[in-house]
Amino acid sequence: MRIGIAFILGSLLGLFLGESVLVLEPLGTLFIKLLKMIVIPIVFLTLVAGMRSLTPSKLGRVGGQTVALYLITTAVAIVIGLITANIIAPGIGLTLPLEAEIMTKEAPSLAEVFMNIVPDNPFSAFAEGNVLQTIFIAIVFGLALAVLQEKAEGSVKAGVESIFNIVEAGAEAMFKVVWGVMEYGVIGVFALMASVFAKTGVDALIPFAKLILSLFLAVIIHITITHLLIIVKGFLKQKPTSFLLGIKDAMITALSIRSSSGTLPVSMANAEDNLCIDEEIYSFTLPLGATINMDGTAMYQGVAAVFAANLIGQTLTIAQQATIVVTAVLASIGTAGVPGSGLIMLTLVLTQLGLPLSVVGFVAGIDPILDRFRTVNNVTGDLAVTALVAKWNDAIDFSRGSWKK
Ligand code: DAS
Repeated sequence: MRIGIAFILGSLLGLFLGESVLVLEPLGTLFIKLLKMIVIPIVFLTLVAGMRSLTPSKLGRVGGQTVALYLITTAVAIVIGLITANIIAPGIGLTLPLEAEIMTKEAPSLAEVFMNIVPDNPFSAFAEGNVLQTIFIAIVFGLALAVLQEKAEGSVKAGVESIFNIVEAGAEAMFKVVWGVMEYGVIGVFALMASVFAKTGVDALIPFAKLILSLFLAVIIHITITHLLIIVKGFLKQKPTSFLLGIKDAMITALSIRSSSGTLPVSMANAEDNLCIDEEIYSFTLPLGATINMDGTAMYQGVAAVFAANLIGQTLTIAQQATIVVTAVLASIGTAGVPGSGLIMLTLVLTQLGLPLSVVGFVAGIDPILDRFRTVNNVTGDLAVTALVAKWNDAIDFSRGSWKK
């Protein structure tokens, strides 16, 4: 909440004192540099650590169905976010003097986007800050460790345990660093907003309002079409209102606490008591969903990337928008369901696209609002896919619970 207050106070200071507040600008730049610093370590460590909970042999049919549906719905969410943002065009009309690092480079073709996922050299991917390649390395390496964790014996098994322990400790340490950066973010956002409003005046409010509107509309569209009409009505042959009634506690909790992981106990209770889903299904799909399935968070990457490009007067090519889909789908696998994780993911996506990271500082102040929409979407997606997987495995009872309302 303090970062929201910093957003407001910084904006007011910039509005009333004008260019004299530009002396604060370095404090904002420092925040951006700190965000840039954590991108590669947080991506690699959280993704590899996340693979520890996977048991490749148990993934089986239910696991395959669940992961496939999670990735497909996440990709659909990003496309809906991109379409909505391209229509509403948040950020147009407010051209901020922002450095666009790689945007000036020739945008890659669609084929290059996919070829560029595989690094020539893992260490150069880290050194160059190539997010997509770092995500690829982390997933491949993490999966290999998960297979060894299950199959290996003796010193190799012990070695794998040690690596996972080190990586987990490293991820925890990086979350402490992120906490510190976000604590400093109160000062950083204050300075950034003061500078923005000093330069652009009250006009800067409109793009932020359009950003909130774009995400809100995209969330409503995705929940209505993808979750309610396609999954609940189309595949489950049930009334969407019954589903919504069944998961309202989880949605309200997500809106309030901004954490998918924190909402997990409520999601599980709703799955058990209202959606009448067998525990053997939801006890696997919901914890997995809280970690790897983040429709709202991934969607936000598309919306905010369009916002960032508009702020510097650029238009994202189809290949760049495809990069967002690939990066956000893969990055959502390793992003934890905690408050503000979508903002950290945005740092990754903007880095990958070479868009100005200062945008992260600009939107950080309104993130407490945006995060609530994202988290509700994440949780709704977890429960919709869980109900569909349960139906496909005859593990849901439509004759009772909220299905009868
Ligand atoms: N708050 C995150 C979650 O718990 C979502 C986000 O930050 O995008 O799912």
